[in-house]
Amino acid sequence: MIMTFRWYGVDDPIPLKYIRQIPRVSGIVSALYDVPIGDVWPLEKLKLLQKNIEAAGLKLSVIESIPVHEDIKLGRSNRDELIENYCQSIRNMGSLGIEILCYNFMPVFDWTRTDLAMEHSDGSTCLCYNQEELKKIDLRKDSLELPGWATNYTKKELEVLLDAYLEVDDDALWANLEYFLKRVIPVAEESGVKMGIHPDDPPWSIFNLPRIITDEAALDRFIHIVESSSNGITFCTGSFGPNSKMDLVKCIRKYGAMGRIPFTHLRNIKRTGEYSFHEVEHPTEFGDINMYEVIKAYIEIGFTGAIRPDHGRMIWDEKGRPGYGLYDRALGVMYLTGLWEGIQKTLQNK
Ligand code: DNO
Repeated sequence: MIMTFRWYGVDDPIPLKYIRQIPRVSGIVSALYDVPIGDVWPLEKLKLLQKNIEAAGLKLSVIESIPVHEDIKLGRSNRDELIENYCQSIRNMGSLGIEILCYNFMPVFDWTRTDLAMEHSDGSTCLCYNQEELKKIDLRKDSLELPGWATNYTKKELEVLLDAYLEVDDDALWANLEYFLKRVIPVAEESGVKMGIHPDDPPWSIFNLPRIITDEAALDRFIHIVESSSNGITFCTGSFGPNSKMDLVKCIRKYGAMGRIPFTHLRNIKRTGEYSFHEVEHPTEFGDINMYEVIKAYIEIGFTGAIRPDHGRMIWDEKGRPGYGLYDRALGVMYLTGLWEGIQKTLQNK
């Protein structure tokens, strides 16, 4: 496995030098943040990003994400041109030897939370999702700051987009995903890039928008759309975790053994209702994800992909990007690598 850490480029308050000092981290997960959605990612800019990361003694292992333009998700008539741009971005990353691409197919919103700083009893804060709070938000009236947005829309733009999605139900979104995959996956394959779709977070419909990458049945459907090792999953424990019906460990074993998990996000959550949860520290005992069994599954399937500790709490008075501080994610790395070494050695000595 390759232990990685997400870095938001030169604007990230966490310098690469600090990341390099976290034991065991060798890979960086990053992106270009100044390319308009839908445009080709220029080779020169990618090269520069890679060069900066290599100068710090690290490797650019994963691109997370090249955002998929809403017109592709909506199946609009200009999608072919946008898909061709997407293909060119994949070719560019492939030509630099960057092998993993994480992306998502969530309409309008990326990951969504209702509180970015819920306080725990120890004074640390975490990200929280409460369905009752979400229901109170009227997107057409209230102004809304959500952390996961790749774009901040004006009220008018958002309204136009929400209206457009009234015509797109789950089936239509599946059809648009299929159209996209059938065109990009062959290019990814040729370019030596493994794509991993990120699950919908939370894994259910929000604001009446369709959301489809939510459970095992969806993943079964997804992986057979194009039978290729480039058509994979970014297996995010924290995104699937709120769905109590999903057996995460079984899924890791199933899709991992098929070679369809190039990348995994490891994070723990605590369910607080059928459709509510908050994030917790990485170890098993604090949440509903059995991290021991998750790591054991990855070791037993011979996982060689990239792992990144996902969202951390804010601790030790750190200020920064919610979910993406240095300290708790670094603790996450230490816990996960400790588990990995312990389980691996136990299995070897059996
Ligand atoms: C949240 C992340 C997501 C992820 C995208 C991938 O912290 O896991 O924003 O980067 O959904 O496209």
